[in-house]
Amino acid sequence: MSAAPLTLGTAGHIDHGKTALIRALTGVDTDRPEEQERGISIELGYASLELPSGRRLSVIDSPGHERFVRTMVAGATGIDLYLMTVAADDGVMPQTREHATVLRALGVKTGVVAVTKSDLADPDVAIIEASELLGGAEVVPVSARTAAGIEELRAALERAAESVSSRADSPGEACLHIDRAFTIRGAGTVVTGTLWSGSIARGDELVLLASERHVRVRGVQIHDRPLDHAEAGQRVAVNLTGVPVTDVARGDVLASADAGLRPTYLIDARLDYDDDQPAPGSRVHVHHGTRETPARMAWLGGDFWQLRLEHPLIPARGDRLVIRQIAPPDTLGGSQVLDAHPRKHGPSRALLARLERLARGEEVPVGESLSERVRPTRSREVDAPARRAAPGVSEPLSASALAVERQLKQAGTEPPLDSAFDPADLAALRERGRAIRVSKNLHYHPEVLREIRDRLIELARGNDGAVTLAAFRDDLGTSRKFAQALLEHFDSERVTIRRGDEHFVRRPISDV
Ligand SMILES: Nc1nc2c(ncn2[C@@H]2O[C@H](COP(=O)(O)OP(=O)(O)OP(=O)(O)O)[C@@H](O)[C@H]2O)c(=O)[nH]1
Ligand SMILES: [Mg+2]
Repeated sequence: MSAAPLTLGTAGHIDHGKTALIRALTGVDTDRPEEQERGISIELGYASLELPSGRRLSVIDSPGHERFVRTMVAGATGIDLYLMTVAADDGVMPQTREHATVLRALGVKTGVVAVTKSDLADPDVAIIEASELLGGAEVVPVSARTAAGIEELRAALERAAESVSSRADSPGEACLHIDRAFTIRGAGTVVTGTLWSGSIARGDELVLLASERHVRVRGVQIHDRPLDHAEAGQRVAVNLTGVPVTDVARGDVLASADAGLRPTYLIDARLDYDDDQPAPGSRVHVHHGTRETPARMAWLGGDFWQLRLEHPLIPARGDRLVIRQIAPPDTLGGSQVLDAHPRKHGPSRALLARLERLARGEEVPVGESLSERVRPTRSREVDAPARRAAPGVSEPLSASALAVERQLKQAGTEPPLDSAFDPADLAALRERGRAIRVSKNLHYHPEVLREIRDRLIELARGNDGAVTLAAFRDDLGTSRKFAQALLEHFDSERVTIRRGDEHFVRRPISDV
């Protein structure tokens, strides 16, 4: 049995008794006074839990409210075990499911389910629902009010802890994703977070990212006890010199210089979704560590996607990302970083082969598509076929790809669906900016698309800058299906913005 450090994170729907349960297990009320007053957790809470063997776990208590899922993701990042609560009188609810999706996305597979409030209702139905959602986890009925089941729960947590290995047992450079930064009188700046890998010792020189500022470790604490050094797998407080507290915040990363981390605006990743893949070009929220950013998803072939980030993330290869839908907010799934510093590219056979090798964990030599830092540019595919053509694309187009291009051009507003073509031909054209994906299974020729855009703008000009789907359809003389796909594309490309039934041209019409 390994007794190396581990971190446990709570999960579960609002009001399902997470904070009350942590108090029953640890004696610590992790809610701050204003949260206690309002009866709702807003921020992450921290405690330390003793198991029957005497082993201690770091605990992160997460809020359950649907508006705070992003806080829950920041807390769950880096945990080794989960404690999911399901209230006996309520059963599995939306955030029970969403938190379960987040945990799966982060690769947190081991944990225990507590069916809480079993003093209020028969826990049987909740036990069955929980087992269906999180098969494999032990399910323990408990009551924080009467303390029934609390010791059984502690024993179940010990068994779960025995079955996972600690991050401290894997080699790695220091990396800590900061969730709080504050000052302590006489000590200066302190940052806290879950130490993902490596160790941090007093006197270490580390780098703070994204600022790339060099800092020195003045002291390390675990569970409020000063220590010489801290190992991965637990919550750590680090006292730093060389940085004022105003220059650090949640989302920053404290790492060893040898970890080689640096901010990126582009990530090539493999998606791992329960449901359908996203629509190419869709805008999502990407969470990594304690940081998050909106991003566009560009399809690279198979399950591989390029995430084009609006703000930088600081990932390493192999790290997990959580991908959330922006509106209505929901967790779509997870993804794994294959290349943290790719250049901006579309699909190609060579890239696909490379990504498949990276996904198998093979070392792929640093080659043409590695290590180029690219500033974000908002893609305006309609305007930019020439700019989009990747510099590495020198192979001539095949005869069949040229035939597809001709067909797309001649088809005008109603091109055949993608199923009519060889996907490789479409990919080759896309890569050169000679076909543009407009919806999940529909491509247009860029020249045709530009003409349609101009007609749309012309139409809007005569109608106070806006068009409706019906007016656009009639103007193009096409069917609703094509008109709708085109309007959604122009919305996503920020040519237009939708307000109710109308799509407004975004830029001043004279500019276009
Ligand atoms: N009767 C009974 N009440 C409980 C039990 N556990 C929690 N409660 C009550 O349920 C309410 C919500 O408990 P919390 O622990 O704050 O729930 P939470 O899951 O932390 O809520 P959020 O963090 O806001 O998502 C409080 O009024 C608790 O006193 C229990 O086992 N039995
Ligand atoms: Mg709570």
